[in-house]
Amino acid sequence: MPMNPTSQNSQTKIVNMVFTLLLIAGLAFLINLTNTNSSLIADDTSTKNERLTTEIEDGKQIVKLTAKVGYSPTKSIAKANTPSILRVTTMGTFDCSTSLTIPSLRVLRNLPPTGTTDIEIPPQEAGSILRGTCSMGMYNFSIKFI
Ligand SMILES: [Cu+2]
Repeated sequence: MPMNPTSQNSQTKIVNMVFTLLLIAGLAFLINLTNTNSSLIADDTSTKNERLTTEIEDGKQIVKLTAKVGYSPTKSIAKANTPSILRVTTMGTFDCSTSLTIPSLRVLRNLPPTGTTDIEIPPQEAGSILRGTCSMGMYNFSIKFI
């Protein structure tokens, strides 16, 4: 009788739920341990819980961003005081995220529906956050420099 669970059935459900929660808590604990350990050996510019999400290519830092119904990732972490390129990929993007602005850099780019667009970003101070939006201000992304 699937529509009418017995009390034994719901007891089993609760036990299962508790086990699942314990398992999740245990996993979270392990993941946390791993993160703490690796951040000890990470380079000294990374601050607590913040790791670079960028790649280095030909001596330049590449911040990758995808534009399609918004920007992804919405938050990037980049190295400060480094010449950088914001590399924006579109793939069948026909919404207003193709109209990308970074007001503080006076950047306004119309991205192709499909393709890759490189936008130069001059070295930024540590602690500064660069914010970008679509031209209407609907979709946002940020790049934090550490
Ligand atoms: Cu928009």
